[in-house]
Amino acid sequence: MRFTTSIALALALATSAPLAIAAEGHGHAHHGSSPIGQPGTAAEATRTVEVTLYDMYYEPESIAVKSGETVRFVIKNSGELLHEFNIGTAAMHEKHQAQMQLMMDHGMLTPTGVNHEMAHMDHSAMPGMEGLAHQDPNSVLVEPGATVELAWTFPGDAQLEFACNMPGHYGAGMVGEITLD
Ligand SMILES: [Cu+2]
Repeated sequence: MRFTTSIALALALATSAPLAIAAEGHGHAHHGSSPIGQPGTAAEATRTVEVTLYDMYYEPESIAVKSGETVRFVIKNSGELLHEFNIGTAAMHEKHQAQMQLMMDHGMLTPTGVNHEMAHMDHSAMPGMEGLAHQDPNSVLVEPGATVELAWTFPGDAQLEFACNMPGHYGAGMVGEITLD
């Protein structure tokens, strides 16, 4: 079952932190207000937005949400490459691109998928890899052919983008605006 597999893969990279995937609404804590919003649950979502990932663009190209709204995203990768759906500011995406480049350099990620063996290793012993894991609750990695879910509660106001921070993808056009009204 590809859905379950992809969730497991995304979670497999979270080696040390509590698993904070929004799809199943597992007891993640709400840490007060964040400038980009916070994980939501599918149960509190007011609607579902389907997003399809291609090499190298998103459909739709932009997403309009309401202030404070919780949206359930159903994210399908119809491309042949590994892609990410990450909600954040342009500055956050830029920072995450450097981290994902490091994960590529260390073989945790390949252009087309997640390295299962690497994902299960203890990275804390590896120089430069301390704390390096794809575990942010505002982001999911989606392998080719997989579909994953992410529920997100948006803030009142923010300059947000959804983006793929796999090396080279953002620059190739895998970024879209999230408009808040
Ligand atoms: Cu991508």
